[in-house]
Amino acid sequence: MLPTAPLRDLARSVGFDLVGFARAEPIEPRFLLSWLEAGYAADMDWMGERAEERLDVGRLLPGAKTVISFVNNYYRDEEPSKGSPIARYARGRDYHSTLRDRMKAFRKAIIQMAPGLGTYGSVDSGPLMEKVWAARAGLGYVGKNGCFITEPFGSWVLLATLVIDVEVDEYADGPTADRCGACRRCLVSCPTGALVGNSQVNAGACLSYQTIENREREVPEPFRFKFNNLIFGCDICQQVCPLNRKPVFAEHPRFAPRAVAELGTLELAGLTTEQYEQLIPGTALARARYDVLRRNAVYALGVARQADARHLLEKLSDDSSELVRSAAQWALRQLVP
Ligand code: B12
Ligand code: SF4
Ligand code: SF4
Repeated sequence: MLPTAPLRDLARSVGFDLVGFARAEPIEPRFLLSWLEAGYAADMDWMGERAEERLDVGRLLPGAKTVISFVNNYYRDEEPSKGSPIARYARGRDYHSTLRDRMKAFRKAIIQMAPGLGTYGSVDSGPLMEKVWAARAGLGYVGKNGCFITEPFGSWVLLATLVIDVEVDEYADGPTADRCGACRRCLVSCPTGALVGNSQVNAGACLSYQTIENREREVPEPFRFKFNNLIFGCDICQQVCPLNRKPVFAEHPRFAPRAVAELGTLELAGLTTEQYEQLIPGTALARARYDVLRRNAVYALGVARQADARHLLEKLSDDSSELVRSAAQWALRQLVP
């Protein structure tokens, strides 16, 4: 059995802001299954394909006993004058590598404390329900906006999760108290009605999904019209949340916005491949790929009816990418009064 006190110190020393411990018991299937059955995963088939593992970490690590959940605050208040069209979490260095590096350092140190320890770690990409584990580990709760909300940092947090095959001396009692109460701000502010109640998000209707995960197709027209200075991810349901009113500045330079966060939609729509190679690798924006990023920025120019974009849009309506071409033709039609 491992003592939690030194593990808490260790988590802090490798750079995590919060850490909690939960018993590695299976998750009630209804949360995931009802979400999948309702079709809320849209085209993210990978969400259903490994559902059994998502519901039972014992399938990821035989003999799993404990799930350690880590939280990092990422909030920075630097904001270009017109506001960046990139969601906050994606403006700095790719958070996957930041949290993964911290978790690797943590893992290396506990293996020295407990040689032979079995582990399975994930930041975002593994078949784990990270918000459920963070809730079980007592670090906060899932709000009506579908985001994990902590007491000290609100929802401006990212999660990492480590499963281990030994017990610890103290486990959390489960989620902290729900602080949403009668508030419905996120529900009424979501531009696409993606928040469907009970903290569930209909991903297909969420602008975060449409700008990041919908990479093969055109974005359905009603959603395009909501690309209002928004081209990668969406923060609206977090910005309006009163529990995010007192954000804490994330000191670590890895969370500092990179040069790409200074660019507006016009510059992003007109990115050359050379600029893309210079600005995007190493940030979370890389997930959207060159053409998808430009497609999104082009939609946003159409929504803004930005007259000074006409020349660029005309050029892009001949682009080699079908996605960009059709987006530019659509955007040009929006410019016509
Ligand atoms: C799929 C996914 C998405 C989808 C769907 C969003 C969603 N809310 O499910 C899309 C593409 C839309 C998305 C968007 C975003 N995402 Co995302 N996403 C994921 C991913 C890969 C899986 C989430 C999942 O399992 N969803 C399925 C549903 C069924 O489960 P759920 O979300 O956990 O919600 C249910 C349970 O939590 C249950 N529940 C609530 N409390 C409790 C307590 C207990 C004890 C139990 C048993 C159950 C339970 O009720 C909820 C409703 O049914 C996770 C990483 C991971 N592997 O976990 C990141 C993750 C959730 N995303 C993250 C981020 C940062 C975002 C964005 C903020 C990015 C952005 N700015 O655009 C947005 C937020 C949109 C929103 N309002 O939720 C962060 C979480 C940040 C936070 N504070 O919550 C995660 C954890 C990645 C990470 N490692 O940091 N995302
Ligand atoms: S991220 Fe944006 S589109 Fe998605 S639920 Fe929140 S407000 Fe709605
Ligand atoms: S906006 Fe209100 S209802 Fe939505 S998550 Fe925040 S406190 Fe909860």
